[in-house]
Amino acid sequence: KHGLPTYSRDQVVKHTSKQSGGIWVVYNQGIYDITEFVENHPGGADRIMLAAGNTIQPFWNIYSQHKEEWVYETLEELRVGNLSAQDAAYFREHAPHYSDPYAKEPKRDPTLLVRSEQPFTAEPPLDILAQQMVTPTDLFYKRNHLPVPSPTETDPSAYKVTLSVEGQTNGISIALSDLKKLPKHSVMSAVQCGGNRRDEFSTVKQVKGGHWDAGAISNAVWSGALLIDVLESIGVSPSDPDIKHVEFIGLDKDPTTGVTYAASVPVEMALDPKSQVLLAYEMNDEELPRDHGFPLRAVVPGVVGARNVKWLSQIKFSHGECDSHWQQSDYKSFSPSVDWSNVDYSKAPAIQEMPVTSTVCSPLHGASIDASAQSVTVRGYAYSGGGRGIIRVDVSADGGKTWHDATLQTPPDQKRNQVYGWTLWEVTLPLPTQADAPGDIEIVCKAVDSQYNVQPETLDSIWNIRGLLNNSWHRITIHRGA
Ligand code: MTE
Ligand code: MO
Repeated sequence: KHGLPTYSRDQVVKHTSKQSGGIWVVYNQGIYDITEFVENHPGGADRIMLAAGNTIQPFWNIYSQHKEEWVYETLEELRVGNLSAQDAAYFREHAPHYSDPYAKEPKRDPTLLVRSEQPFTAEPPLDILAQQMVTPTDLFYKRNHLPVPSPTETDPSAYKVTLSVEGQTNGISIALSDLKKLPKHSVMSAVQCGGNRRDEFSTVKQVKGGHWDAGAISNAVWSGALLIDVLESIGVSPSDPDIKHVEFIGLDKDPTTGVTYAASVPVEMALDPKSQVLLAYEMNDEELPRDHGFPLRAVVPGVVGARNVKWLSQIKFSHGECDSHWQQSDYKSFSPSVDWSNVDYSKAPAIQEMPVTSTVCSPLHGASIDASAQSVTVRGYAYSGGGRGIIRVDVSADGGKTWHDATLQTPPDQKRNQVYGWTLWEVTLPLPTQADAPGDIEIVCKAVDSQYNVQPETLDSIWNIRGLLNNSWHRITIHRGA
């Protein structure tokens, strides 16, 4: 960047607040004024402030989500000056050092499509995902915001969870071994990330967030103790009308700030027996794997993935909602007209129950079929939050002009309004003739849930800055061979 002034190291280190002339950070030889950006930092204001008046490089090394084109572009727009080569070297050499918090991550199945290595985020290929009702644990999508807690921290023989009620108890600790003595309850529940299908949004306008195709959802049978049974066993009943939320706090920590992952759900939902909120220690009849919260996680059926807190260490019944970044300043959606300059996170409620959605999983987008084929068999999943089952999936092979009912495989033994597993579907579609559709064929699906909620047709009508809740009609294109 030519034409910008050169500032000295001494000048940079003084720029740590609005009052001191703005908040500056260093990246290589550039100096950037992030004063206005701080509040919009997707990772939270407190974290980016750790780099105020200093280099951001050690943080970016830990948080690899920064290694993206748009991040560098956003930064470059904020450039206000340059450092001499000598001062840039000084910042680099004196950068705070963090020991690698990812040194003890578990092994993962190579079939997964990795979206981020650190923290680990990956989804299964769609055609494999829709092959079975219960997703094999190794292929279940994985979404970590932070390093996986170490085996020492999660030693099951010493593991306990602390439960407290605001204004009542100081916290009661329950050993994992005691939780296992309570009746074991199992529930089939899909877990879906609020950002599932985020990448499609970028065809409308750039969104901020990690990459996701449509595989940020999987279906498992979770087993453990029901939250309501745990409360009863220790004689706690949060009947105080001021208690409005249940906070779940994880053990996984931000290596730079020490802040732990946490989220909350409304108390009346969590204490409704129909919700079947679970402190789960098993997944698909085996002990939870490390990536999915070993040895204990909260499972909140029908609710966005973010509230299904892994490595569960504390449960708090509180007057207020959880004040974590993930509850307050992430996992909320806005109108397509809201952008980073005018977004007010306090104006939108945190996402809880998920809207109705469906995806074509097979064939894969871009696949080729035989030139002479007269039909194609299409498979996928459909899901709705809040216990609403799927009653119909419409599939089209002509871009949405004519529709065919898919055959549904609904989750077994789930009661009305307690349908927490996903639905798989399959349909064989007659193909339009070569004359009608000479080249590509557009396959579209849309689902209807038990309350007759439908999916929005277009992507641009639900576009939002963080690329959340994409439940628009799912469209893929396949090619007819020559
Ligand atoms: N719990 C903890 N402690 N830490 C996390 O990073 N990620 C959340 C949720 N629970 C997370 C967490 C998010 S955003 C999602 S989508 C789901 O876990 C993913 O669950 P999975 O990795 O078991 O698929
Ligand atoms: Mo998520």
